[in-house]
Amino acid sequence: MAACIFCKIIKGEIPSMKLFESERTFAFLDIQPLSRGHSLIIPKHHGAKLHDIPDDQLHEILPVAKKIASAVGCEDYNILQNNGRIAHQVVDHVHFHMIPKPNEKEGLGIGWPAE
Ligand code: DGP
Repeated sequence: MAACIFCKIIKGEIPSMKLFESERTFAFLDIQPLSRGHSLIIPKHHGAKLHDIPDDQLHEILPVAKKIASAVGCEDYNILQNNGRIAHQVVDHVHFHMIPKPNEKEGLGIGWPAE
């Protein structure tokens, strides 16, 4: 969709810190991170809400979230997906947040991004 920010990110028309790309899936760092490594995993297929996305476009989402969590060395994290304004959705292109949680020993000292 021409006006969609995340479609523009997929096409490279808006810069992002890309973490993963395949035929159906794209992942990048969130511009307003709640913690270091806060990532967004999205289907390339445009749709505002989860029910707008065909099932076969969603198969890679959780495996990619797992891959990124492993890559940043974080064991504790939230996967979050908002649908609709009341549910705090701001960007109308389906996206899954992977939000690392600081652990007591290491604080936010996870390994991404490199300092
Ligand atoms: P949500 O409330 O679930 O719709 O979250 C939207 C998220 O998208 C929010 O955490 C900030 C992020 N975001 C919005 N615009 C951009 C952008 O242009 N680039 C990146 N990397 N993230 C964005």
